[in-house]
Amino acid sequence: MHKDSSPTIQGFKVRAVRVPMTEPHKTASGVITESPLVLTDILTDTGISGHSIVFTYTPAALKPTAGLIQNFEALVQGDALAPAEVEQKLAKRFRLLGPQGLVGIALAAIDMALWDALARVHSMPLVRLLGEVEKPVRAYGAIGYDGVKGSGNGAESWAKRGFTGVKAKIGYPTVQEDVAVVRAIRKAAGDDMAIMVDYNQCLTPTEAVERLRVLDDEGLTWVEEPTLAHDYAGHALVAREARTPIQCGENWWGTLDMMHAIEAQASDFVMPDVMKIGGVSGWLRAATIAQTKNIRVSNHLWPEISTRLLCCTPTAHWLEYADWWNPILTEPLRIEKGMAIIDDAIGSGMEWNEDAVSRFSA
Ligand code: SMN
Ligand code: MG
Repeated sequence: MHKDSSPTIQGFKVRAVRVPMTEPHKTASGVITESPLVLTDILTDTGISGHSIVFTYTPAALKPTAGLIQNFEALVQGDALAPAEVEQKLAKRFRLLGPQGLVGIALAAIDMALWDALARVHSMPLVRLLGEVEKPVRAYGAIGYDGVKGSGNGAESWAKRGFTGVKAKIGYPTVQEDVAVVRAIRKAAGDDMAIMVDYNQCLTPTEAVERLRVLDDEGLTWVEEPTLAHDYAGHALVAREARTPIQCGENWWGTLDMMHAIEAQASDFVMPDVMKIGGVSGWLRAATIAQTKNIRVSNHLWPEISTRLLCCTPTAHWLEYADWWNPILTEPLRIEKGMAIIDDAIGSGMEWNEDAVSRFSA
């Protein structure tokens, strides 16, 4: 395309919503009862806009995040619709403040919306724009910190829906209770079900080593964040001592965190969060690092865009499925026989259900 006819960024439309959850999601480190989301539309001079979702975990961060994204509009207005170029420009602009926390979330909101807009301007699915082809991605369902009975019931309902993997929150007062939950899931879902468990950072490294000695015989696919997410040395100790693979990544801010974790041998698998890792641009770097090191990659939340990005990740592993944000989408991700299926929708495949967006407006 000739430079003068390249699409440019015109403006942002930023909306905050609070999407209620049908059931609270309990973890060993807190309960999630709703999804505070910022929806960003970036309008280009072609009349086409790109969309993104960011998740602020707490409603207290919702309006500040929306405000921050809106304030960044002036920094890129009139710039070419070139997400990688914009990413570099904004990274430089925010070097002194730092690219993490709410700033990191705002930068990811912009990056994801720009990639979506770029694909839409070219009438292409994001996967094709990135040079790949759509393929089914194996998905797992979530089980909260719901005790033995609740976890067994959860596993049974995922199995009935055709899922071949589930991930349960554990970190009960004793390892015996953790084991009881895993066994209830195994009993409900059968030997072929892949079972992952997630401690959500609630153990010390020493406690984690002790618990893993017991859990190592349960045939788990992975144990996630047994200790503090940024304690790479602690995770490395656990990974060295355990036979079960360790999984981390949802709390890495940017690919430098991921590099440091990998260098420390903190995690056997990786599961970046498309927001915290730096949007599509950050994910692509993460995928290349993982490919180079031959490490299996899963995702954290954002099932629509993550399925597409896993299609572009040579060492793709599992999709973490979640339906929490389905109410605000016209066509949420489709699951068939436990596989996430993306069709040929252009961009990253998200269209707003405007009625729901107004209803949940914060
Ligand atoms: C998780 C944490 C926070 C919000 C949602 C989910 C969890 C996961 O650690 O792995 O999905
Ligand atoms: Mg987790």
